[in-house]
Amino acid sequence: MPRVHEGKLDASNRRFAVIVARFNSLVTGKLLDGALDCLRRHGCPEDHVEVAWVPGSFELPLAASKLATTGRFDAVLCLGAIIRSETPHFDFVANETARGIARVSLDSGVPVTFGVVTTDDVEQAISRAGLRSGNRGWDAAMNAIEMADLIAGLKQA
Ligand code: INI
Repeated sequence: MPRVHEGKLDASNRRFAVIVARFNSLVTGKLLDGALDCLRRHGCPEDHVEVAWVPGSFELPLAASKLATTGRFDAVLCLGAIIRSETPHFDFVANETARGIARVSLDSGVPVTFGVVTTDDVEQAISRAGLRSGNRGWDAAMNAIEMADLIAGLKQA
């Protein structure tokens, strides 16, 4: 039988940083609500969570890097909404945000989850922030909880 490693969905002994972009805050505020609700419902005490606001999604990686390297957090969540119809430089913002978040996670060794909706229009974005198609903030929190436990387990293995 193989030795299997799998993160448990128990956040009671974990600490999280949540970084939220203020750009498109109608959407990102709902992502934040979903993320905090998910952490709470998986046992994370309120005082184990810190929230930091940044101007836009492009700023998420730098704040994530600062927080991930403090050693205070088991995982960091990045929440943003990048909407194609609102910007001619959608691809630059979306690509650099994704690349930056992935880099912070690999460089720091701390799970950094991608709760950024990238959509063609506002309606699709709202739909992914708690309306028709789930809540990407909730998903980012679930993934952070699972990865925090998996990485903690792998360090001990
Ligand atoms: N930031 C977003 O989070 N979403 C967007 O849709 C967006 N648009 O449309 O441009 C956006 N731009 C701001 C960017 O993230 C930076 O804050 C800005 O370029 C300053 O560095």
